[in-house]
Amino acid sequence: MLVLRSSPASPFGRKVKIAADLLGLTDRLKVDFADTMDPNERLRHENPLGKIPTLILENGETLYDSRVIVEYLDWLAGGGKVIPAGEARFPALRQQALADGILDAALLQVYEGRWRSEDRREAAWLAHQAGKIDRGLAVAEEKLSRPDELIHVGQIAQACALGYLDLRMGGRWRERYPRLVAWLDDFAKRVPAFERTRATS
Ligand SMILES: N[C@@H](CCC(=O)N[C@@H](CS)C(=O)NCC(=O)O)C(=O)O
Repeated sequence: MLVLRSSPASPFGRKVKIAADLLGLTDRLKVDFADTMDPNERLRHENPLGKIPTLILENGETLYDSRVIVEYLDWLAGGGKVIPAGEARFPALRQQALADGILDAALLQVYEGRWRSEDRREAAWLAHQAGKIDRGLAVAEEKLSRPDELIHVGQIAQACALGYLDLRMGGRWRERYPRLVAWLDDFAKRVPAFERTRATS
């Protein structure tokens, strides 16, 4: 059995769970909760960065981060499934990189609130991260995938990024990016695992 160290709210963990579902690997994957804040968590031995998701293989080796894990699962399923082969691979990987970057910026904003008291929060730093999210969403909206395009890791990552902005930022992106809203609705219809992996808190 593969063991995925993650938490219900982790958008990067969600990316792996959705990919595993699409690849028909859910039965081979056990999800094991990891608390990234707990200094005694064995996660810190499994992944020196103490980050989720981390995948523990059957031979005891660990893999991180989400990009490497999705690559591994795709390989396990025969290759070229959620990570396209050939030239189509690069726009898919770029879309993933953009979505992951939006998420990194959103997480930094969330961590600023979690780790710093209100009087120590840096407005300029928060605005710097907000700029990445806004510019990222604008480009994501410009480069929407065609409705008939096969589901790949770029789209999965994009859906997880938007889902995280809904969860932690009150869905404020929705007003400014209506075409992304429609895209996400369509994605959710095509990929039932998106709803199944939705976190509520
Ligand atoms: N690039 C990493 C990002 C993973 C990441 O930032 N995970 C967050 C939770 S969603 C985390 O573990 N945060 C705890 C920490 O940074 O200490 C990936 O793709 O897996």
